[in-house]
Amino acid sequence: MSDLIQAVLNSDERTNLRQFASQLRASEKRYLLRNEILAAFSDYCSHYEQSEQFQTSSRLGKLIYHVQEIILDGNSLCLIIRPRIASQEAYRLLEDLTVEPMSISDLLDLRDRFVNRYHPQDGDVFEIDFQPFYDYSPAIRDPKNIGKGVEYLNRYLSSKLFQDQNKWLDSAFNFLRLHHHNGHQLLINERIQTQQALSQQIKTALQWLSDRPDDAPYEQFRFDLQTLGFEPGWGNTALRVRETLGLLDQLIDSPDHQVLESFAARIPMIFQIALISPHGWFGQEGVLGRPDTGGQIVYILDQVKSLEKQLQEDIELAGLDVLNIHPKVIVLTRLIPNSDGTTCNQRLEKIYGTEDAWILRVPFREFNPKLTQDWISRFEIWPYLETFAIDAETALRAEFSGKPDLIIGNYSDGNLVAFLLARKLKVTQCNVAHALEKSKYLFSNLYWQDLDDKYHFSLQFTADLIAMNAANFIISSTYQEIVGTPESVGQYESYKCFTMPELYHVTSGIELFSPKFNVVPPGVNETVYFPYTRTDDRLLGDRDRLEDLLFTLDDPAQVIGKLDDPSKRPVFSMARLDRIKNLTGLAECFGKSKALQEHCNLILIAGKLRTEDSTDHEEISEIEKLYQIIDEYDLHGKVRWLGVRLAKGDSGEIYRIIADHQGVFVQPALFEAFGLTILEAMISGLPTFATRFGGPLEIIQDKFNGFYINPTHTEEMAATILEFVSKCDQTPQYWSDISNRGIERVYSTYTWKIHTNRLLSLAKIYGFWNYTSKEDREDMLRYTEALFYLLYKPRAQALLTEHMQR
Ligand code: UDP
Ligand code: LCN
Repeated sequence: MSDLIQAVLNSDERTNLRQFASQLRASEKRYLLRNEILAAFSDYCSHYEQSEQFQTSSRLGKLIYHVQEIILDGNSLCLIIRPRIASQEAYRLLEDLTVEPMSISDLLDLRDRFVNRYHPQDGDVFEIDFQPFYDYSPAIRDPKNIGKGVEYLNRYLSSKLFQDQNKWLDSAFNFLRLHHHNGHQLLINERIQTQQALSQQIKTALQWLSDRPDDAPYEQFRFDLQTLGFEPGWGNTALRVRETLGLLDQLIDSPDHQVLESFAARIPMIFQIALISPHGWFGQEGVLGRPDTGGQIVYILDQVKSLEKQLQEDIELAGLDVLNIHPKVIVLTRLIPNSDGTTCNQRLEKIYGTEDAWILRVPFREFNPKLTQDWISRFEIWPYLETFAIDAETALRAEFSGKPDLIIGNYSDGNLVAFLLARKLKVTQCNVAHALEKSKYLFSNLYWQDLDDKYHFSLQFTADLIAMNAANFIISSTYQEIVGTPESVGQYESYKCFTMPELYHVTSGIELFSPKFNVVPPGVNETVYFPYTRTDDRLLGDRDRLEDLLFTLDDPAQVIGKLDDPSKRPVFSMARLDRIKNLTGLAECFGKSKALQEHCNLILIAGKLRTEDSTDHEEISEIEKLYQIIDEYDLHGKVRWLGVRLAKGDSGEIYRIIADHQGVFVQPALFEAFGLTILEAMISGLPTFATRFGGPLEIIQDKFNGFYINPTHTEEMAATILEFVSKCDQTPQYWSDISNRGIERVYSTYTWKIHTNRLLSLAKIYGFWNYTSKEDREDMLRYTEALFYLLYKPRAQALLTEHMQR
């Protein structure tokens, strides 16, 4: 039994547990989530006049802290306990305080019963279980190392090399022999036929190179090395070639994980990358702020630029210039014929600031032209993806004159297409979630049938399960994206075990301890977003124009609201008008606090001002709500709402202008997976207040370089901002201290250079791992295919039929 329950039952706190359970039984609620459990326990403690100490530090208090859910089932209470990160236990607590463990199946059945969708007489529900496929692969033990997959894998692989040297060296040798590009053999040629010969030739080459000057260019001795069996790819100078051969020599003699990591990072195996992002408006201008078009686009475009640069550097360092090799990066998205003034109807668009990086747009097949000619919400996109992947494969092969070396999927739809393409092309698959919807929408799986009309979660969650298991590796922006915090369940963790009543039960949806998970946070575009103090890099003309737009311009087409006193400190936010982004929550928080209104103005940048300009149901309802809040709290004269889509350069200057005015940035989302605006605001020097729900918890260090807010408690949120503002009024230096530390935080931890370096070395090591452990994965991939064809596809087709009738 759980140690936590046992400790309560063996103590005199048994009575408290009995009383608390009976209080729960007496209440109306039958299904309580963690914050409701904590609230109920707090009520209990005040009712029975228990001390604060009891509430937090008693045995019962500790148990309650770890209880994620309570379901009342007749007179018994089912407790779902999360004793530590990434682990879950369920128990049934009977009225007489007997405790019975519950199996996963019992728990999922109970949840089905709770929503009246439990029909054992009709047979068992389909169970999805990925665990057996992970039983043979290495798994991290300590939860704090989750997300550090590659370190683990390097250790694991080097110990394998040590234990079974011959087998592993054979595979490593075969792997190195594989590499070629555009018909050119790289690294090793046919003069070296065995791993023993390789080992011997490395020593000969090292000897031969030992008296060459360090900076002797590779071209000078290329053909000498060729005679020894070595082709281009080892380095561009004598020093670099010596180092790389030296690393391999060391690895053969005494395998070590650091040497393996350094050597793997030097293998020239990635020249062409495809990034997949089908939904949304994918373009470089005038697309941000539209529904479904936000950080993902920004992330990918910046990542592409940085990837191309890194690949160019790697190619040069590997000495591959001699073969005239250049990297190519393609972002695959959908072509939207009715492109609303954007470039989304163009097949090919060059990415600014790159040499050979492109947006390639492939249209959805024209099933119902009324739909497929237009933007389609990410929630409705599912029926088009399989045929899109088929057409995209041809288009990608043509553009690359071959196939990519790495495929990176983005979001649920992109990851599914990445899975289909990677399977066909036999290429390493990397996933980036950006945001998994499952944890964003409360009870999205339990009540999926009620939500399916609007959200089609049954397709999305199935696609997620397929893609996350099929991926060779997954990069997440934060640790908590994978396994949450001690208090909250992670986004991937929420796929571990759940029910989709009447459709399937997931008893093990993902192995969280798998080394496939790696935390690799994004960066921020440092040419666009930089500290407000770098005045020499700022354009005066832009500053004046945007200053006017923010504070004074009277143009009802773009702005609503005229400020009574534009000199007040601005409280600024910028986001899409999604419900989850909660700009309306910030407006309400501001509306409720007269004190905040006295000190500050509220300035919001949200893509739109009018409901008639939108077809997105969430956006329409948020627009209506924002008008209503402005009226209800009479915020006229205190708020400006800009319905503009800023050009990239302008968005950087906007943050800096707010910083010139000693303003603050607020990110009030109900949940934020990561939050690029937080990095943008911080690097610009804006003290930032961000939601405590999600990624911002890892970006910001509370009260040191920013502040956490709880968007569900609007008064508390207003008080946090007000406290800061008042402190700054008394001590202006305080604003600068937080501002400087915010800037420092981004530069030290969130740069694209760090990101791409890491990503490419991951791709290489997983490529190697994939090569050597192929057979172990095939059974899992077959299972994911079965899920795709037997579960996903029929549902997607049913949705298509529905679309055809619209
Ligand atoms: N953005 C913008 N204009 C808008 C709204 C957002 O330029 O009207 C940009 C913003 O600068 C940021 C991105 O869109 O780069 C939003 O990314 P974030 O990760 O914060 O949130 P997401 O929209 O992806 O959920
Ligand atoms: C999607 C989100 O919701 C944001 O939290 C991220 O910052 C963005 O994608 C980029 O990954």
